[in-house]
Amino acid sequence: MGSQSDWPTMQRAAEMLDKLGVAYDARIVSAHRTPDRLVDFAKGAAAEGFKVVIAGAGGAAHLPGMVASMTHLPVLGVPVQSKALSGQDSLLSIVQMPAGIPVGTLAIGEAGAANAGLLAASILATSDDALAERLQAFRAAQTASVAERPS
Ligand code: RP5
Repeated sequence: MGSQSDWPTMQRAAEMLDKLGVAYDARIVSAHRTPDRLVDFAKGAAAEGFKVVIAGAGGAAHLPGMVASMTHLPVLGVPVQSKALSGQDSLLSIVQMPAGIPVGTLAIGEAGAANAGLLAASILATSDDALAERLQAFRAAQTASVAERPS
């Protein structure tokens, strides 16, 4: 994520990965304030053993696109809800990648972060049968938890 201030949002992704038993590392990497850290992380991510990157940032949210430009790993972008423009700035900064460097962009805020965790797990589950089973169990439990009528 781009800042400590993104963590309350990005924790939703971490919680989902915890729930599904997916190992991860949560780091602060700012495209603006720590550009050298960004380059080191993005260029080294595949060699470090990462399989998917979830990049959350807000405002002029360059982080996901910049990471994607320096790795072949799939990058999922989470637009963090900004104070000034409610995350519409973040969304448009992340989603409108020119052809050639994709960022899979999720919804603004906590729903997007939770879904980024789920989507990362889905990607990893294509080569991990046990994870695929845990994902299916998660879906089944979610379906079972929805009441037919409001209480
Ligand atoms: C972005 O600027 C971060 O991703 C964060 O969403 C936003 C504001 O950062 P702080 O000023 O709260 O550190 O780079």
